[in-house]
Amino acid sequence: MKIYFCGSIRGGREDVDLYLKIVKNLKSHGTVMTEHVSNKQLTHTGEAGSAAGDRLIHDRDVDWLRQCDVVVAEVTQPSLGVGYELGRVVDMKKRTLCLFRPSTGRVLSAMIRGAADGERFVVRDYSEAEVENVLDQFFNKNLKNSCSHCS
Ligand code: 6K6
Repeated sequence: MKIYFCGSIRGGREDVDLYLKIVKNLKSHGTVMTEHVSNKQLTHTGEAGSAAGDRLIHDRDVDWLRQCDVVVAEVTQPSLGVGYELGRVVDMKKRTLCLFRPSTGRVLSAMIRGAADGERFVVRDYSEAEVENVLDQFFNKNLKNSCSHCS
């Protein structure tokens, strides 16, 4: 199972510890293609550890989105890049879980919440304390036969 994880980089790195927790859990369900999103060295400028130009990053990430089996996005910290990725994956008809924390006082964009269909594109409100349960439930209950290489 190839998992593409989306989280804010240039949108702000406030939630990076949570991204780390999410990626750790995702690794128990498959291969995480975008572990760098949870890299604490990576600042909001998105520069650390890579000399890659923006076009290279964009083209590689869109290619990985095409290859992945499932997308998990933490959408509480607003990010243009994450929003863009989600728009692309809706078009690609990828199975997608968006995780949002209402306790922050933020209100999720209507373009994300309004895209939810409860099946292929799921938006789940949650608290940090329940993140592992939410992910385990999503993968164990909904995705047993979704890996294009495993069934
Ligand atoms: C170097 C080392 C690690 O990251 C870098 C350079 N930047 C990026 N590398 C990979 N993916 C990126 C990078 N910048 C943005 N993205 C993609 O967009 C990720 O998949 C994130 O989910 C999303 C974040 O977008 P912004 O707008 O918050 O940066």
